[in-house]
Amino acid sequence: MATEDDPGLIGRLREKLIETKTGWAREGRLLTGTHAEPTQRLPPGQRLVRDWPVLDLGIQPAVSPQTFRLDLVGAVARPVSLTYDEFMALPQQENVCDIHCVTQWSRYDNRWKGVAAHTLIELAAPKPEARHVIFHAHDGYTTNVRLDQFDQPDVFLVHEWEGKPIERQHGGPIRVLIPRLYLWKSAKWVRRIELSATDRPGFWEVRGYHNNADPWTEERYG
Ligand SMILES: Nc1nc2c(c(=O)[nH]1)N[C@H]1C(S)=C(S)[C@@H](COP(=O)(O)O)O[C@H]1N2
Ligand SMILES: [Mo]
Repeated sequence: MATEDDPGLIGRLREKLIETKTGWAREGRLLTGTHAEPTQRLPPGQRLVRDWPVLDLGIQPAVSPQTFRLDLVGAVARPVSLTYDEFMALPQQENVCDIHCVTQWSRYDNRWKGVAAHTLIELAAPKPEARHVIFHAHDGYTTNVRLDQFDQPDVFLVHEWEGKPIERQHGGPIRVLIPRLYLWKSAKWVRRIELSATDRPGFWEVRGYHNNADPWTEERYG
C-alpha cells in the first residue's frame, strides 16, 4: 500500500505501473481471441480469485465523511452537490454481483450497499443532450461511460461491501460500481460525476484501453 511519506517513490512506482499497463495495451496482452456466450458467467480470459485485489495509481486519498462531497454537474437541469449525510439519506439498496478486472481476475458474489445510479440521475435531471458520463476522483483519476451504461439497475454508488464500510484502499467511503464493465470504469474515491453531450476518454482510455470495456467481448484494448 502507498504511504504519503515518500512521494518520490510513489511517483516512480506509479510511472512504472502506467508504463507496464500502457505496454500491455500496445501489445494486446491477455487477449485470448475467444468469445464467450453472453450467458457465460466467467468472461473469456478471466480467472476467479477469492480475495479482492487492490489496483490504482498508488495514491489512496483520505476521504472522510466530513470532507466527502459528491457533485453531479454538466449537462443537467439541477446540479447536485451532496454531503456524506445527504448521500446516506438517499434511498439505499443492496445488490450482489460479480466483478471483472482487465488484469484478468474476477470475483463472484460481492454484496454491496449503496445508492442506485438511477436515483442520482433523477435528482440531477439530465438535459436532453446528455449522452456521456465522466467520473472524476480525488486522486485525479478519470474514466468515462455512456449515460445509458451508467443508468442501469445494477449500477450503484456503494459504501458497503460484505456488510462493512468500503475500505480506503478500495475507494471508501464511496465508490462507483459498474459491474458489467471492466472494473477500471468503476471510479474509487469519486468526487464529481459530469454529464456531457460529448464523450471524453479517461485516464486508461487515452492510454490504449478500450472505450467501452465489455468483458464478455474482451474489450480490453482499443
Ligand atoms: N479513483 C480511482 N479509481 C480507480 C482506479 C484508480 O487508480 N483511481 N483504478 C481503476 C482500476 S484500473 C481498477 S482495476 C479498479 C480496482 O478497484 P479495486 O482496487 O477496488 O479492486 O479501480 C478502478 N478505479
Ligand atoms: Mo485495472
